[in-house]
Amino acid sequence: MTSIELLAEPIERIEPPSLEVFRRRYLQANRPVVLAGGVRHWKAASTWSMDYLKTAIGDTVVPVEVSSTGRFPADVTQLGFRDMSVGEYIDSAILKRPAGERFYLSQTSIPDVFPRLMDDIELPPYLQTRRSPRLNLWFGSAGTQTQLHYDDSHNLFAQLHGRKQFLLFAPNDSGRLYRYPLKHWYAHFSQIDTARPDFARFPRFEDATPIQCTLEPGDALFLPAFWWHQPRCVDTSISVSIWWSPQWTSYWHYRQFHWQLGNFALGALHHLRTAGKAGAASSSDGDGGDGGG
Ligand SMILES: O=C(O)CCC(=O)C(=O)O
Repeated sequence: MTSIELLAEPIERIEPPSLEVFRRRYLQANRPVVLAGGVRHWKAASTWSMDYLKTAIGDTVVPVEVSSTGRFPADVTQLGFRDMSVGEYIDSAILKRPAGERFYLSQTSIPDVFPRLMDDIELPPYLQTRRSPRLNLWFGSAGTQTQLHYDDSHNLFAQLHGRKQFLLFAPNDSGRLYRYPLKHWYAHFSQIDTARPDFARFPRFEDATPIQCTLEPGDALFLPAFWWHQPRCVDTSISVSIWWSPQWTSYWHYRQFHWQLGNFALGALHHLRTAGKAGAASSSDGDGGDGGG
């Protein structure tokens, strides 16, 4: 454990509550909670293993993330991917762990890429959405870590094989977490290496308040939208994230949403400017589009 993980208070852990209690105490209050054994009854919780996945989806070829450190994304300006079959991933990246390169089968849509696995999953009753939730598979070896970031969806994160540790910070810690600048592709990621924080560069981080939990197989974590999170595989770990959008109206309560709108507006402006410049360049070349006739 890193020193920040040792300092972090534990996240509340409860038996799966009634829908009414979940809604009032956690969903509407934007409060994270561990649902102990919340997905223990899924077929996935008792069957998913290296052998099972090899048999069920071993031939499916997917883009797998690559990093030299085991932290992902490796370089927030550019994602590195390599195509491999799940069978090859298990043999060469999970079981052997080659030196110098680490791989992560991350954020891969289960209905689109692994429809065969849908039979092993049950949607929990807690999801309050008319649109279909988005289900992604996360499958990595011990030590694999996704860097500190937030998402704009609620998440019910189901742990199915091995353990996963989560470090969380509340949305109101955003000013202490030094996100990448707006307009940056990874503006929802923090620049801080939480294992070795550089307090000279990021002094406000000292006042941030981490909380943490370790999910056992069969547990689920409710992670409300815009909470910062940094998951790390404690063992070889297989998980499913279930993302669904908060109600439109509740977005206005999130400061990060305002940042995102700003980010989107800046992106659109940048696009218009570069498109304008490209248009001017091509018309001065006399090479312009469909103007002939
Ligand atoms: O498990 C991981 O590595 C990342 C999961 C995550 O960030 C998410 O589900 O939003």
